[in-house]
Amino acid sequence: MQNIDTLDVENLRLTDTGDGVVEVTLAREAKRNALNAQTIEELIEVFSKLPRMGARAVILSGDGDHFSAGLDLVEHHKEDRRPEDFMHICLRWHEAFNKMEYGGVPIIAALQGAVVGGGLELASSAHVRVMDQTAYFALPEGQRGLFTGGGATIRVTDLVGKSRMIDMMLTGRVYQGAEAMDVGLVQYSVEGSSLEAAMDLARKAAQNLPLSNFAICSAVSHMQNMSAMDAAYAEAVVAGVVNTQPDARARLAAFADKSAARVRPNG
Ligand code: 1HE
Repeated sequence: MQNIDTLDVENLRLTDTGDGVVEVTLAREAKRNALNAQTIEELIEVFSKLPRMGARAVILSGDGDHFSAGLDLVEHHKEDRRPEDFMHICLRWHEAFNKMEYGGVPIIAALQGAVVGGGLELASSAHVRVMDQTAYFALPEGQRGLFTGGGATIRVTDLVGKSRMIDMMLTGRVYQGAEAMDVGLVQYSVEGSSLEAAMDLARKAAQNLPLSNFAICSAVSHMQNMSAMDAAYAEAVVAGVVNTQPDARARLAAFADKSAARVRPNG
C-alpha cells in the first residue's frame, strides 16, 4: 500500500488501517458532512488514485452524528448557479460516484444519522451499506425545490425500486430501522457501531484476491447496463480471466486437499 498522505485532501480524512484497508471519512462535521464542490473534487481525487495505490478495500464513513446532509445547500444558495453551472456540478458528482462504483475496489459505507439527499446518493455508490440504529434515509429534494443530481435516479431506484423512489421524492418519506433494511437501502443493520461492523466486512473482503474483487466491484455494475446477451458474453470473458488466475491455484488446491474451510450455515 503506497503512502496515502500524498493525497491532498481537506474535507476528507484518510486513514490506512492496515492490510490495505483505507478509511475515507467525511470530515465536515460542523456542516453535517454536507457535500460542497471541493469535497466532490476530493472524492474524485481519492477514488481515482486509491485503487492504483494498492487499496484492497475502503470504508466510507462520516464524522459526527450524521453520515451526510447531502448537497451543500448554503454554497448552492450563495453561488446562485445557472442551469449549465449546475449541470457541470452534477457531472463532477457523477465522476466521483462512478469512480467509486466502477473502480474495482470494494467500498463499505458505515452509516449513522442522516443519510439524505446527496448523502444517500454517495452511500448508494458504495458496494455494501451498513447502518446503525440512528441511521435514517430520505430524499428531501422535492421539499427544497430541487431534484436529485448525483445519480439517485439510477442507484437509489436500483436499491428500492421505482415506486418507492418516486414516493421518497414526492413526499419526503423517511426510512429508518428495520424498514430501511427491508426495502433494500442497506445490506446490514447493526445494534452497535456501523463503523466497527464495516471494518469487519472490509477486512473480510480485503482477503479476496484483488482480481476477483476488481471483477465483483466493476463487472456486476457494467453488466447491469448491458443487454442480457452482452452481459452473458462479458461474464464469460471476465470469468475466463478471473477463474484462471495463477493466484487462485493455492486456494483451489486447498479445497481439493480438504484443508480449506467449507461453506456452512451460520452457527
Ligand atoms: C448544512 C447542510 C446542508 C446542515 N448544506 N449546510 N439535504 C437536506 O435537505 C438536509 C439538510 N440538513 C438537515 O436537515 C439537518 O441539518 C440535519 C438533519 C442533517 C442535521 O440537523 P442538526 O440539527 O444536527 O444540524 P443543523 O443545526 O441543521 O445544521 C448544523 C450546521 O450544518 C448548520 O451550519 P451553521 O454554520 O449554521 O452551524 C447548517 O447550515 C449546516 N448544514 N445541512 C449546507 N445540506 C446533486 S443534487 C443533491 C441534492 C441534495 O442533496 S438536496 C440536500 C438535501
